[in-house]
Amino acid sequence: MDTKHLGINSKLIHAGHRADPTGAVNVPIYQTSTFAFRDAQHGAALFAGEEDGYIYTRIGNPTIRALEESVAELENGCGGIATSSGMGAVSTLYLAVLSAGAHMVSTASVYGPSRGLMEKHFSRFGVESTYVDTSDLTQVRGALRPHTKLLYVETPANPTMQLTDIAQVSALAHAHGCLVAVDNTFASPYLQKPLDLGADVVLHSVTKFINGHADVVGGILVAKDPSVCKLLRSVMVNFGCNMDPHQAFLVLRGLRTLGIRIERAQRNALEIAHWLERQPEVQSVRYVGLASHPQHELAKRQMKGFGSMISFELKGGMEAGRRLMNALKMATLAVSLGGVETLVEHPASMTHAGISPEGRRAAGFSDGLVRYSVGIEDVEDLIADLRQALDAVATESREVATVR
Ligand code: LCS
Repeated sequence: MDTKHLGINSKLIHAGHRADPTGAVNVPIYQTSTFAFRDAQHGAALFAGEEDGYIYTRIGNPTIRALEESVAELENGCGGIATSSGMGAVSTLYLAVLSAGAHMVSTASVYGPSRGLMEKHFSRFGVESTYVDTSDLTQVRGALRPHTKLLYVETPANPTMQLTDIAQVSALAHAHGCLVAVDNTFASPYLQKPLDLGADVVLHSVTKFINGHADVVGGILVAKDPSVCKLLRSVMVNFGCNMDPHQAFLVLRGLRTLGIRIERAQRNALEIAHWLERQPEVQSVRYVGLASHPQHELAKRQMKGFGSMISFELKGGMEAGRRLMNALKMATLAVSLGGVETLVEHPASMTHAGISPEGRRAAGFSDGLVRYSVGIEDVEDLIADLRQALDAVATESREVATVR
């Protein structure tokens, strides 16, 4: 069935779905490392690329391909490359685009390891990088050098919730001759389509919204141009960070409900963000759906909805934030995000601990920032949980003050 013209929720169910020879309604888990050739000529034709088919699971597998084709169609790209993790996708991108002597410009508050990988490891091979607030076009322009080969943007960024205008930075980077890649993990293809806005490559940690059930780690890359797709696939295959068929099956299952999960989670998030803004203990709330978010207008233009990631800070700073995380009962204290369950974490000591305190401050977030990934529970229960935790923080703070 041609699914190109379908709405996004129909695409989530049908895109990339090929009829299985057995008639199986769901794409089966082809749990095999290798595939038999009909004869020697068939094997040779597959290796020569003269015939489409499967050789070896690191190179390709029907379950993995179904996921790749599905996400590629959702992102309006020419092909997908599934990887063992989101970091596998980031590594594949860096390895494919950057050689010794090259330079990358990226979002200062990009996911910690995406920056750590570059600063601690790619730097050993003579690749340089500069981190700026990519929401500010002047800063991006100022960071570009003659040997800049990649502009790597995360929007919304983890955990600052800063947005980058994809169309604007893509035009600037392309005029400079460099490739633009967007980490679309926080938005998912349901809310944002970077390739349509001008980017060349989009990537996801499918561990998050795309799978959505906190039971798989995985990643995917989608490129607009077939030659970029081919390059990324060649690096992934030779680097060996392929996805596993069982992983792909679970992610495909999660993908089917992406729309209804996101719609519900973002409804909860908007209500919680408004509620948090009204609480006297709360210093600031960062949620792209709030009119108080500095790029709320860009969010309305660039995204189809506001998502379900909130960051906030309490007036009591780091100590109050730590107490709150310990007092929450329904929200689970754990890293990761984008699942059906609400998770809370502390970026400065957890996901972004690898970035120096100065780097974190320059990226725009304090040590007191708490990140809250809103799930699909009943919003009244989530708010009650936050209220009891804020009360517990107040009681504990009073007790500590009395003892002193
Ligand atoms: N990109 C973004 C925006 C992420 O948030 C993460 C993981 C990755 C890439 C890497 O994906 P992974 O290899 O873990 O599948 N973010 C995490 C986080 O904020 N908490 O735990 C993991």
